[in-house]
Amino acid sequence: MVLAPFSGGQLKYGVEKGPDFLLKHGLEKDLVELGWDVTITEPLKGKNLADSNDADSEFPTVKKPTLVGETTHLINQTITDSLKDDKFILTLGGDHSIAMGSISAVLEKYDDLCLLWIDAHADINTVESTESGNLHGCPVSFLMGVNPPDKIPKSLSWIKGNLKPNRIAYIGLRDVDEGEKKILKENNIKAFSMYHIDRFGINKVIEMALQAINPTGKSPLMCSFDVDAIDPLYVPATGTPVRGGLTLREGLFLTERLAETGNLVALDVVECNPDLAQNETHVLDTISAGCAIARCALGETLL
Ligand code: HAR
Ligand code: MN
Ligand code: MN
Ligand code: MN
Repeated sequence: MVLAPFSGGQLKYGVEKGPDFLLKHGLEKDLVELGWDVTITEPLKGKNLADSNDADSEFPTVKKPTLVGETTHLINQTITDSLKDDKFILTLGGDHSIAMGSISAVLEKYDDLCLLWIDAHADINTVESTESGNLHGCPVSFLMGVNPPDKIPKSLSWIKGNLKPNRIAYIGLRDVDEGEKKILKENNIKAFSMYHIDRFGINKVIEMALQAINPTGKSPLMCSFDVDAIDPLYVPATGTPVRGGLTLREGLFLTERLAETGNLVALDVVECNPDLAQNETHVLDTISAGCAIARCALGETLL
């Protein structure tokens, strides 16, 4: 288990408390009960990374690239190390920019890795297309290498950008920027929005997504799960909630199904922000959903 208490990919503080709240809810003990030998690593612990834009005036379209670049690189290095022992990598965010660290490391170990990105958002903005400048809206563009090389901040240039477009599929999308729609189309990326879930049902959508990215059914699989994929009715305490999302059961079924494939090697759970809860129930709803996602992905079954 990798703790990534980081909020620098966006502007709302509190999301760095995610790992702490998930652990306090009993996640470690739950995973031990499921039979896992859990070790906790903290790549960011004791690191004094500058939370400023000062050094970044060269790249005015994105916010805090130096901070995000250094942070994700630390996460990458810690996970690269853990993967030498063939560990399952569960990374707890933090905002979704941390996935640049986790996914890049897992991708280095498994070059045929398939990735499911579960999110209300596509997070594939480039340094040119981003309107907000928040790097949690951009991780996939860096992982896929679709940024113009001369526009990549130095601090993020360590990312290889070798994720192939036919190896990623999205589920849960409902708030995608115009620039992102263009990138998805140009790269022929399989993306299932809430429309597809209503039309075909979550079960069929998962099978279509897996078939698209992993036609042999033999490749290792990673899931990057932004809790805002789930409807804010169930997961209210998150930075960019969008109504009309997955039900909690659809989200859990998805991870149960991924566990069942036997191919899952890594999971991110990101964007739990307890500070944005309006009351204690909102905190509990959000954190218990985050924990349940992790447990289901790691083999918890209803019977
Ligand atoms: N697309 C918007 C942007 O680029 C919003 C991104 C929202 N971010 C997340 N990640 N919560 O999924 O800023
Ligand atoms: Mn996201
Ligand atoms: Mn999101
Ligand atoms: Mn978000």
